[in-house]
Amino acid sequence: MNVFFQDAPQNPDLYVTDLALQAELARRLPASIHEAALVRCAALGVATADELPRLATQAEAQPPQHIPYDPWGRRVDEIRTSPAWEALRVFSARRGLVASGYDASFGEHRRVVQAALLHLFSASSATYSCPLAMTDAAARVLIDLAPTSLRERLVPGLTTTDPAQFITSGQWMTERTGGSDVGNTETIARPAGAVGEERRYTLHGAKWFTSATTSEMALTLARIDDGVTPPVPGSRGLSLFCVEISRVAGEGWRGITVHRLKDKLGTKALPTAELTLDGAPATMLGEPGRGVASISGMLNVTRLYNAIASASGMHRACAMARDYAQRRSAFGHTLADLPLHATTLADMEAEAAAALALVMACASLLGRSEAGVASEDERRRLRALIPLAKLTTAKQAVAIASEALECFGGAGYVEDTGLPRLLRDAQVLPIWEGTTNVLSLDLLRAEAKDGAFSAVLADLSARAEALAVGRIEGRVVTAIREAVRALVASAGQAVQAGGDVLEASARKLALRTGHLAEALCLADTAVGDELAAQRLGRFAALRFGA
Ligand code: MFK
Repeated sequence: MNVFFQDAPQNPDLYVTDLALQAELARRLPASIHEAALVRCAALGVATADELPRLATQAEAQPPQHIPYDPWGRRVDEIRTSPAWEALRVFSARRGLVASGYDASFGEHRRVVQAALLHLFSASSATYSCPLAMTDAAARVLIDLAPTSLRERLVPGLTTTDPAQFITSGQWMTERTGGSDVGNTETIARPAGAVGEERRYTLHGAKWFTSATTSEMALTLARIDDGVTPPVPGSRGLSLFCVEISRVAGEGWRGITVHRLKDKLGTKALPTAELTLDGAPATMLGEPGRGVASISGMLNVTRLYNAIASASGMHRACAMARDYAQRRSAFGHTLADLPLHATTLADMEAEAAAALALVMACASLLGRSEAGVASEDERRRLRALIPLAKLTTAKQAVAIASEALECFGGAGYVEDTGLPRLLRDAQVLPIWEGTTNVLSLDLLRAEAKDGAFSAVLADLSARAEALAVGRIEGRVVTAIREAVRALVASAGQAVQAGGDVLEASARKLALRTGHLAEALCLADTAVGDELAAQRLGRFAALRFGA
């Protein structure tokens, strides 16, 4: 008797299956950089079909362990991670996942090339993209703010392609008082003299949520207490510090006690700890009392990585669901041939393509800004587009991961298929690095300070009005144009009302703007790409009733 067993979905080559990424790169990169980028992306795509998911599964199967004491009772606070987690570190260094963002040979396109590589890597990395985000962001902050000696000591290791030299950074912002309102930070910094240009302190306090705790350094906020002048309360009293983590033989970490690792819903391979700092040596970066402003360069990079991870997860979920739809039959057809399932898959892919289009636009603007060629208007738009991209894509990533699980039926809900990880790992994306609400409010702050939201609205309006019917259907052009006009009107009303009314409407405005920004970024690709035009049509139908 023939017994039926269902074939499992395979890990697709995420480059070969990502026509949206290929179209983005083709339109954004000049020929010589495009050619070099494709070679690297194609090689990374091969790894996403086998090596990376294998490492990710191993790393998840052997989650990090906290070993507080050695067998003889000495405090050691070892955080033991799996060999696969270490292999992901080596892989990341060799493929230049951080280094490519600092590769001058890519000029203003460096962040686009890097975003493509990270887009391929993130969803198959067991969230190794998190330490990479913080590493990249730390490099950015150190380059911008560190005294020369500190910069020369750390930045080469953060941005190298040599696994033997590659170091990673953590970001310790969250305390028991909260992760959003960091102005309540309780950690104190006591002056400890200067070494050359480096202003040294020791840190004292508790950090409640420190991801990638095995890193060699971390950036953190603390309030200076020199024992003479009372510390300044609120966020204006915070300064930014770089902690170089070291161990003392037989005594654990220098000035740091690890209490426990967090038991999280997802990101199981990623060590996230609660720490007490009791004399951890640190160097101040930037000016005293400018900690939040100083760390904002870091937030912009990590929030872009977050958006990349969202787009990456969406593509992987779609690609796996499509692979399965070709292997699974029901009602006499493969799922891929059932009209309603085919439509569901195509709608999911349209969301993923739209998210990627906005992510790539942000990467392009960040690269232009860092290369010093961005206009004032572009820099203003980037300030608003990063929180918009982060908050919009994170919500989509959770929705698409949930939809993808449904595409596998019961198997999507069963742990040993590995599929539930898609949803668990997506759910962190709206939470960390600023929740949807906090980032919506950030948009209002960016408007109040720099007119950043207005700059985005003006750009969307101009581009919507200039959209031409051709490859993009007339109904799509009309729907996008009307949606932008309605958005501008409701934003104007909210600004006029001000106060609580404006604040209460921030999330709705932000998400609407995010979706329209995605549509208009995808429209730029759709002009020269038939598949992008079809996906734009679907996206506009789903989001703006086209
Ligand atoms: C896959 C990759 C993912 C990576 C994962 C990493 C895992 C880490 C886990 C975490 O989640 S760590 C915790 C993350 N926490 C946050 O993201 C904080 C969320 N809260 C905010 O973002 C609040 O808006 C903020 C703390 C910034 C509010 O604090 P304040 O002190 O009320 O800020 P304020 O007064 O608005 O800004 C202070 C200064 O910074 C201003 O400059 P000026 O003093 O010159 O006027 C602001 O303009 C500037 N600023 C703030 N945010 C900025 C910024 N500048 C540029 N860009 C920004 N985003």
